[in-house]
Amino acid sequence: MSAAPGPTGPSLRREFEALFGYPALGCFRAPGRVNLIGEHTDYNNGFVLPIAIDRAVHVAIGRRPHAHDDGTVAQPRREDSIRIVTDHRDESGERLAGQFTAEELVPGVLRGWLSHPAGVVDEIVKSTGTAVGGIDLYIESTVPVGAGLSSSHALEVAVLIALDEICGLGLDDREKVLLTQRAENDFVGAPTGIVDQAASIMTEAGHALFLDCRDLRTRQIPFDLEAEGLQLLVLDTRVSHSHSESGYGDRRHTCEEAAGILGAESLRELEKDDDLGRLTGEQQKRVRHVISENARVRATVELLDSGDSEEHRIRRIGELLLASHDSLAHDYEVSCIELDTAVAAATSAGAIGARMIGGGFGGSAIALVEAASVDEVSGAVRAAFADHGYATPDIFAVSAGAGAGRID
Ligand code: GAF
Repeated sequence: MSAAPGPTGPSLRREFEALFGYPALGCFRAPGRVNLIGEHTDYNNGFVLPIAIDRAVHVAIGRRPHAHDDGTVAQPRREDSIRIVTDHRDESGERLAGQFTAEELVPGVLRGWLSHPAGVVDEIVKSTGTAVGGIDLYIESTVPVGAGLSSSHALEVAVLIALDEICGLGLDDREKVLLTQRAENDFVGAPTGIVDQAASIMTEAGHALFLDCRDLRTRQIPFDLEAEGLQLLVLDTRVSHSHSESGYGDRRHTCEEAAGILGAESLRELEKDDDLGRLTGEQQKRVRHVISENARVRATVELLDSGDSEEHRIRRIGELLLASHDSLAHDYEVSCIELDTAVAAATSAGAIGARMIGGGFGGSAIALVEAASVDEVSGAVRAAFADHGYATPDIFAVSAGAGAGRID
């Protein structure tokens, strides 16, 4: 249940050199995230409150030496390929690996995990005009794939920050967030928002990131549960999810349609007493979720900021988490039976609050628990899953870790 130990700079460098036969130029790390509250609000220009977690994608990067016929070494050429090797292995024990050249980057052709780094390279070429070629990357990840902890966004961010530095792009945080979002939307084909990239790039250790997705304004909110005798558990249902599938895109489309009918630029502009009568029943439910979820994010931030007694604040935050789950399950309809089971079992066993996180249809829930109740809550979730015949959930504690950066 403890933090997943990650690789170190020296271990990444060793592996890089063993694989590619020359030394790496640097090592970088980009964390996954847990969104405390504010789900499906980002693409509606609303509010989110994520933390970066201590599970991350690590990258060692190098420029491949390119030998002239006379034996002298030149800079790699732009048409030279980008090669990527990972520590993940397929069923036959082969490492997952791939390569592409910048010229080969056509959306829809590269699929699966490789489409994420490829999308980043494509966007770098398009938006900065920088030639990217002759690069090697070695990748090790401790973010579980498909668990709703943003493993693919962390991969994009890790590759981007490594290329940013090695190619001297000089992108600021805001540009990095928007570039990885375009890579995801236009190249990978998943119509996602910005919360995951922002959490990975903009979060400071020991803080939650209060982000206004309309203008990317941020505020770092001190967030230290351990100091208050609490733990945040991730309850990974092991039900895999994907944002390229229709459920996520349908929700986004319905929200945009509803905003258009109401004459609003986005659902962010709406307040709870807006007249929703012109919308269909389904549109009304989606809008109700977005409006109420934005209010819950603001209420959570106010509680974290307030001088209220600890017990009162924590109990109220727990209620907000449960209300968020209820709204995602019934109004937004993105939960699933395993997520509902995890939330119900955790709450019955004494969790202060719990809710599904991320896009939904699988992935993880979180539970806010007193440190003394961790075993009881975890045991209750495992027992409920066993009773229903679901896969054994993966349960572990997370705390507010550092955002992305160079580690060596
Ligand atoms: C996924 C998406 F990638 C995010 O942009 C966000 O919309 C989230 O689902 C739901 O809040 O993680």
